[in-house]
Amino acid sequence: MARRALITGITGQDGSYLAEHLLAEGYEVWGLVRGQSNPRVSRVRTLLRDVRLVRGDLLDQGSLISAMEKVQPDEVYNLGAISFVPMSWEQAELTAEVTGMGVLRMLEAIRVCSGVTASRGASAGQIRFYQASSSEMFGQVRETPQTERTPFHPRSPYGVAKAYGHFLTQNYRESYGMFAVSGILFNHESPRRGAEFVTRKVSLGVARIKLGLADELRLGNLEARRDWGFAGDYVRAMHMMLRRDSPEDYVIGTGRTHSVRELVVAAFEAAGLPWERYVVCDESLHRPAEVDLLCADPKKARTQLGWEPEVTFEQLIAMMVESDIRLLSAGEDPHQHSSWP
Ligand code: NAP
Ligand code: G4F
Repeated sequence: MARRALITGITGQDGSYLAEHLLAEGYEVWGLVRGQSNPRVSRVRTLLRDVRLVRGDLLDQGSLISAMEKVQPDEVYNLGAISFVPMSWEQAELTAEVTGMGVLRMLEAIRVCSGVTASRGASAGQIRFYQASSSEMFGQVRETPQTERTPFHPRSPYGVAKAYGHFLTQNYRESYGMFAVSGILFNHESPRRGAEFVTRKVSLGVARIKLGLADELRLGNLEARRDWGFAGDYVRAMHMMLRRDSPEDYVIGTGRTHSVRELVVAAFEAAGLPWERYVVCDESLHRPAEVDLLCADPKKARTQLGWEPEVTFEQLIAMMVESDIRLLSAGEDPHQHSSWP
């Protein structure tokens, strides 16, 4: 029998790569989709024809229990979230509900459907749970590089909500013996990245300038540093964590850090354009509290999971710029659908 996986956040960047990876591994893959007429669902139906869909919402406990009962998964990947950091200041309560409380609702759905109680712990063959934790939890970092033991100091309502989900996942593991793990993933990108995130905003901006569709690119803080990797590499790590004998949390990143300025230079270079002529610094795009520096120490993942990223920062940025030049040349522009500047 094929193993069965349920993915929340199937319409997002990671959901699509993870579904492709698990299908290739022989899994039966189900995706949780929300809303009455969610336009992103048709994209999933086109891109991921073999994924089955089940309705549910991280805001609705009953719908998650029903989805769990219907799918009867072996593995659950909770990727659903409000994931754009600036939105978490504008809609802090919604972020807490979806990104934070959504984790509680998923864990409860698994606990209830598995008949696990305080006196009756989880059994062998139990449902395995992956939580999409984030390097945003490190926030104002206490040490560099960041490991599984680095303390958290989140700098946004999003980071705070992720820290809640992270500790709750750990708590359900310790309280009920559930196979529940968190991957603390650093920034990962791809041609499927949402247009509001900085790498994609830059690759789309460069493509637009290259094709004569724009003459400037407005950005916020160019000095912030991130550890950027390729999403396709990171979903492999999620799967590896659930195939271990014992549940543990892992930091996933490349161990290399670059500034937004270096990202800009690499992207304009990939298109053969001088970046200074086009980039405009816009104070209004700075955040109320910034995460200045993120850099992973992925040693535990390398030694215990055997995980290594395959795509370098330079390859990733070139891949995104080339993809967006092709996309815009074909008349498509994903930024048209984004409500963020
Ligand atoms: P993404 O592209 O923004 O996708 C977010 C997904 O969450 C979408 O499928 C969205 O579905 C879903 N969602 C939003 N509200 C929901 C709700 N109420 N109920 C159910 N689903 C809901 O995010 P991503 O980049 O793929 O990231 C996947 C996960 O990893 C997220 O939890 C993110 O916070 C976390 N993470 C990402 C990174 C990164 O660098 N990408 C790093 C660390 C952690 P709709 O289409 O219905 O809106
Ligand atoms: O691409 P970003 O919006 O990603 P951010 O805030 O690091 O969050 C992403 O990675 C997290 C993992 O660390 C995930 F948990 C989270 O869900 C998300 O996927 O911004 C990156 C940096 C920031 O320092 C920001 O201030 O880029 C800087 N930046 C400068 N100008 C900009 C812009 N960011 C955006 N989005 N837009 C700009 O114009």
